[in-house]
Amino acid sequence: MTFVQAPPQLGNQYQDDDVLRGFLRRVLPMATLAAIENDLVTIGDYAAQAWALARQRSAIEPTLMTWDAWGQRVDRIELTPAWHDAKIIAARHGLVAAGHDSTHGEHARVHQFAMVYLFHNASEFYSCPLAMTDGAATVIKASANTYLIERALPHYFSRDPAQHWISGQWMTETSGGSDIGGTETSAHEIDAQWHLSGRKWFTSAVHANTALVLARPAGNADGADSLALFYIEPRDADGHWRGIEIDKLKHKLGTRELPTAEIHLHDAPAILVGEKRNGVRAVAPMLNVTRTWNAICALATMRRGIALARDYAQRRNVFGRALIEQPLHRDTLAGMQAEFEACFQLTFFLTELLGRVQANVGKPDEVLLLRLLTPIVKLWTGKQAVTIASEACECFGGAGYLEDSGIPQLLRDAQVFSIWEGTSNVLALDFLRALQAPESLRVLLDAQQRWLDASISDELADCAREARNTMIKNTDSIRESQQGSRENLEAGARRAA
Ligand code: MFK
Ligand code: FAD
Repeated sequence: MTFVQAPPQLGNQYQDDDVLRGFLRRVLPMATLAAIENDLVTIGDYAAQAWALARQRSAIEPTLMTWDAWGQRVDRIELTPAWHDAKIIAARHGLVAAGHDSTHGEHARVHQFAMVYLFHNASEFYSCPLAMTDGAATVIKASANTYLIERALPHYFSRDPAQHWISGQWMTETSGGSDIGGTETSAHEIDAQWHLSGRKWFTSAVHANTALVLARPAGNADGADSLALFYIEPRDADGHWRGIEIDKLKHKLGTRELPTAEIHLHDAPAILVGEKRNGVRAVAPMLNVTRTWNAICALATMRRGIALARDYAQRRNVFGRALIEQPLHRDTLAGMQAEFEACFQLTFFLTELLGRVQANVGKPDEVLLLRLLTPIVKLWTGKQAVTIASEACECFGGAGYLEDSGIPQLLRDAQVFSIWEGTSNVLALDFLRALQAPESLRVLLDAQQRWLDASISDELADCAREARNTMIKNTDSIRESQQGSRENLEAGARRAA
């Protein structure tokens, strides 16, 4: 009989993940781990089942129906089955709420992001609107806008799928996504009611219940400083769009189950979140939260590629033995695992910091370290996700290039992590922006010294010492460039980051 290769399989993605479990045992009190472990096992199981289910069906994407049979403009978006399942799991397990819940104190973010890490791949990027919802909640909390706090937060944090709201983030226009200074969407106030008009060029999860939108109040000057941040509810209680038309759903390399639209706003009713200007400063907390989600989901992509490749290596025979027995393949997998674990420890360290700062137990140095590391971690994990996803495809040989094996999707999806929420260059420049704070270089070097002191073996200490020496060399050149021209400083930003 002709040989037929068994495909890779996934077990419970929490129980099978020694790195995650080891980390949680190290950083969480035993009682906290015991309290959250059921969530993790359930989502770990959902992850395994979603992989198996996706292999049994053809690829499916959301669709836009612009007009109904009677000539009415409806702009109806049909979502995919994976998104319907993900919505329920996300609400029930509080994937947004857990990050803001005080039950586990400073560990709230570790709890939340451990769930997000397990959830992301199965959800087919339902993680994207959840990230934006978390970001919107963070912005609204910080705004002290009591109307929005009372109206939106209970929905963002609801664990009832019927009550849970998600948010979009409408910033990018045709004039630019990195540089939003050319934003043309305008805001007019008539009888104490704001209305927005213009065109937004990328709006992910466009059907979300709410969105935070950058727009320029009439009469404000040109440039980014004069933009203001608005909150909108794009549809009314009957689901009709309020002054919004969906022009089209974008045809994308990856993230295909995520409906990303081009839209026009025609006097869409809106609420001013804070002041009538400085909208970029107001939205910055959202960017930092979504960048952390991005890093976690990039990490999840790496872990998924490695989990599949390791399973397959037990099933595939080459040159007379299992692939896993081939020393060079084992070395390849070990290299991927090492890169992944480095990203894992750095990213989850960031979630610890975020939890401490948010719970007001973070020291001033930790506040600075959080600000400095967020762009670096987003940048680094975005790049490593592509590298590891590409290597993972290769681990399957030709099958890794076939769409219906499910493997190429990892690589297609991975490419987004370094583009949205700030490209690598924008993040490197953001790192330089953060470095302008007094004491920032010292804080980075102190953190590095602590990692060196904590090294548990000579090999690790050697690595940490080498990294520290590189960093000292880099910081010296940053110091020199800070005194030199801005051009040189920017040109070296990626290397510095
Ligand atoms: C599955 C994973 C989930 C991920 C979800 C993804 C879904 C969403 C997809 C999207 O892509 S949404 C759109 C995301 N867009 C961006 O990320 C924009 C990228 N561009 C930047 O980040 C630019 O750096 C920026 C627009 C912020 C530059 O704007 P400006 O006005 O030229 O910046 P400026 O003047 O330096 O900063 C204005 C203020 O904001 C300053 O504060 P002050 O007014 O108090 O001086 C800055 O310090 C502050 N600021 C800027 N970035 C900050 C920040 N503060 C804290 N953290 C930051 N990151
Ligand atoms: P540009 O800003 O034109 O960048 C082009 C190149 O220029 C990049 O390589 C960049 O690194 C580089 N560059 C820019 N500035 C500098 C500089 N100063 N120095 C050096 N290099 C620089 N946006 C939203 O607002 N809401 C959404 O929901 C949303 N969803 C998205 C979904 C997907 C799938 C994708 C791909 C994008 C989405 N975006 C969304 C848009 C995304 O945030 C932007 O595409 C991104 O910020 C880059 O902006 P841009 O496309 O205008 O590219």
